[in-house]
Amino acid sequence: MASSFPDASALLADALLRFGQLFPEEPPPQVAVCAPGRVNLIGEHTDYNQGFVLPMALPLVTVVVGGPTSAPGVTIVTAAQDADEPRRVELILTGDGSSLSPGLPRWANYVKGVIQHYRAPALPNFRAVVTSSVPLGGGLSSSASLEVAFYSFLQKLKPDDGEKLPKVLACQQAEHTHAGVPCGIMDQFVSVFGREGQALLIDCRSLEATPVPLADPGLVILITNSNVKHSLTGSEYPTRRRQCEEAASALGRDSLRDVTMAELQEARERLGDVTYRRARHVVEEIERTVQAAEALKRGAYQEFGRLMVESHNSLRDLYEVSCRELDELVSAAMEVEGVFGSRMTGGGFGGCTVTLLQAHAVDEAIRHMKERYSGTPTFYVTTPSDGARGLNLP
Ligand code: GAF
Repeated sequence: MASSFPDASALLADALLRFGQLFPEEPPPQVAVCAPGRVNLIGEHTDYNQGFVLPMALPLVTVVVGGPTSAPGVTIVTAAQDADEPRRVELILTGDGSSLSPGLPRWANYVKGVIQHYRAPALPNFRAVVTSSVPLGGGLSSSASLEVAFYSFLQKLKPDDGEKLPKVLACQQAEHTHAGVPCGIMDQFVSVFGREGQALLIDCRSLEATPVPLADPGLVILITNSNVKHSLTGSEYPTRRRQCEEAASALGRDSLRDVTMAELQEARERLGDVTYRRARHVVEEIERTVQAAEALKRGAYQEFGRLMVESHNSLRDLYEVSCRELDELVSAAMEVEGVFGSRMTGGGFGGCTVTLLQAHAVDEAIRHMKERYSGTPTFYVTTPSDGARGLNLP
C-alpha cells in the first residue's frame, strides 16, 4: 500500500490548533498559505547548466499560519517531522540583522534566508507555525517548499509587488546564502508556478515554462522514498556544479547548454575523464528532457519510460550521484509489468525514485519493490498539483 499523507486542509487544521496552544495570548491566525514539494520527472542536474527540466508540483506541501503581533520580536515554531531542535526560534527584525545569520537549527536557515531576501522591507513582528507533509531530506524539495511557503506568508503580512519570478529568485538566493547549497532554479520555480494536472518543461535559461498535460487516469506517478537521507550541503553538489562550469569554460561557452556532443568528444582528452563524463551527462540529459516532454505530449509513455531509465543510468555511471539503494529500487521497478520507466529524482545520494506506470500495476510494483529492496521504502502515489497558494481560514 502507498502511504497516505495529510492534505493541505488537514495540515492547516493541525497548524491552527498548534498556534492556539503555542500562542494563547495572540488572536487566531489571519494568514494561511502553502507551497508544494516537487518531483522531477526528467532533466537532472541540468538547471544550473541553463538546460531543461521537467518537474511537477506535488500534493505534499508545507503550510505556514500566523499573523502580526503587537508583542516584540518574531517567533516561529516548526511542527515538521524530522526538523532539528530547537523547533522554536525567536528573531529580531530590527537592528543589525544578526539574528538572521545562518546557524542552528538548520530548518530555520531557510526561513531566515527568505526574510533576508524578502523584497518588501519593514515587516511587522509576527508569530508563525510551520508544518509539512514533504519528507525532509527526501529529495522532494522540502527546502524549496519551506522557502516558497514562507515567502508567500510574508507577502500576505506585508505585500510586495506580487510578481512570481522575483519570488522564485529570492527563494533560490535564500538557499544559496543561508543553506549553503548553490542550487539551480528548478525547485523554487515549480513550487511557485506548478499547476494541477500539468508537468512543466522549464527552460532554465529563458525561465519560460511550457505546461505538459499529465492527467491520464490510466497512468500513475509513483514516488518511492529510499529513506536514505540526502544532504546537498556536502561537497558533492557544489563539486558537480564546478566541474560543469569548468567544462563549459574550457569549451569557451557560458554554459553546457550551448555545447554539442561532437564538441565534447573532440575536447575529451583536454577535459580529462571525470570532467568529460560530468559534461556528457548534462549535454545528453538536456536533449533527453526535450525529447521526453515531446513524448509525454504525444502520450508515448514507453518512449518516456525508456528516456527515464537512460537518465538514471547516466546519473549513476557518468554523473555519479546515485547510490546502491536508488539503483536497487529502479531495477526492481523495471521488473514489473506495466512499468514504463523509473529513475532517481532530485539531487541524488539518497532520497527518492520516481516511477511512471500503468494504474493497474501499482499494487504489484509496490509489493515487488518492497520485496526486492534491502531497506524500508515509503511509497507515495501522486498527481501534478498547484503551486504556492493561500488557504481559506475556517
Ligand atoms: C537539487 C537542486 F536544488 C536543484 O536545483 C537541481 O539542481 C537538482 O538538485 C538536480 O537536478 O534539487
